[in-house]
Amino acid sequence: MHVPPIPHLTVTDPELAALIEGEAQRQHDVLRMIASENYVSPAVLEATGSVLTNKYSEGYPGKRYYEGQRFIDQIEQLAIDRAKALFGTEHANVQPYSGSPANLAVYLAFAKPGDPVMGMALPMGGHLTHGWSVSATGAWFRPVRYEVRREDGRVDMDQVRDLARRERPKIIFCGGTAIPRTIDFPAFAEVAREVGAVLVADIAHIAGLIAGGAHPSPVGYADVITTTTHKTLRGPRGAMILSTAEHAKAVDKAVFPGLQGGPHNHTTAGIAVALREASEESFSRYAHQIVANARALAAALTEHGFDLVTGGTDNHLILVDLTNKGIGGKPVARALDRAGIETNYNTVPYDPRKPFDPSGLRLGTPALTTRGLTEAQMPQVAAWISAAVDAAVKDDEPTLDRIAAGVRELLAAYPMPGWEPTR
Ligand code: DSN
Repeated sequence: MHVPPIPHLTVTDPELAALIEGEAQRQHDVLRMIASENYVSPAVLEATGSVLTNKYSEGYPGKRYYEGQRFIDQIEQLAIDRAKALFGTEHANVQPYSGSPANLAVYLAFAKPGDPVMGMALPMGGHLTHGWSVSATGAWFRPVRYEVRREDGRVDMDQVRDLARRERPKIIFCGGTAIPRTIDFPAFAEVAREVGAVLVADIAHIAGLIAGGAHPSPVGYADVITTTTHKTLRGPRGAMILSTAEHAKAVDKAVFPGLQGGPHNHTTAGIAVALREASEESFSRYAHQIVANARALAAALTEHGFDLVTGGTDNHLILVDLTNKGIGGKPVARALDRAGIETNYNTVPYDPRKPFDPSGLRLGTPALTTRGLTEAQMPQVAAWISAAVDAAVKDDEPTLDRIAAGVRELLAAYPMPGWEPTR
């Protein structure tokens, strides 16, 4: 049963309702270990499913281009105020549709086409929008890419400084999508200050950890902070740009009218709900538990002979290099999916294989921590992953199916927010 329920959809469009039901059951039955995913609360679901989707609101609170904004203005202001209070920033824009548009808005605000911009290379753990070649950000600007050290998989700040001094980027991005270690915001800030670049911390993956005090904050170091709202922050799919007061105008102008039209008010309301939830003491416990679970899982995987990039994790994410297991990330991710463990294949730094068939597997603990799993279950999870990798090597489907049954049985004891099985 859906919480909140979907009785109208069930009657008017049973075909679609059945598909949603199938996806809900799937999310209930599998260990969701894609590092960027989570389960939102029923309250967030209610806000995002509300009549706010009916309304156009180009502009910002108090300065709109359409009438009828009495309540929308208050809703967006609430989201802005909660974002500022939670992260301790002077300014917040809650309108970006998602992480990529948020980052694109930053380019629009602080660079001109052809300008040098700097970010971590995608195969090293960066994001497409930090200047990777297939992204508009790599095609329209002149990307300067820093890497990680071959020896330990960590960012080489000497390389970052040398590159920045030589290329004089207008923007420096720190953060990414496959970084298992703490981001050194003060070190990036020092480099950015020296070369006169705008420092942008893309905290999409770790926003919830920062809000909960389980990762250092970039506030006071980064000029601008971008984040999605649906990863560790556990809100609806959306994004925010946080900044100092100095950059507020440029950020707002870039989001609207620079890049977007009307904000998605139902998403804004969902973000406001999630920000309130993230300010509660229980969320701080959640954030710390995510990290504790990732650390326990990393230790257990190491015992099973897995080679972890950087040797472990400081956050919610583990990047496994499967080279020593004699199999690529893609067949392993497929096998794990059959075994009821949802992950994604990923490049590892200096990967000799192609991005569509790389050597790595990315794992995360945000969603399973929302289900209530703790360090106590991580040895079992690691044992299942290890057995599934062995089964993938041997094409042993019955073993994968046995693991899936074990996963289902375990998860039956851990309720899923937003849906419960009919008994
Ligand atoms: N799709 C996100 C992730 O999985 O990390 C990045 O955009």
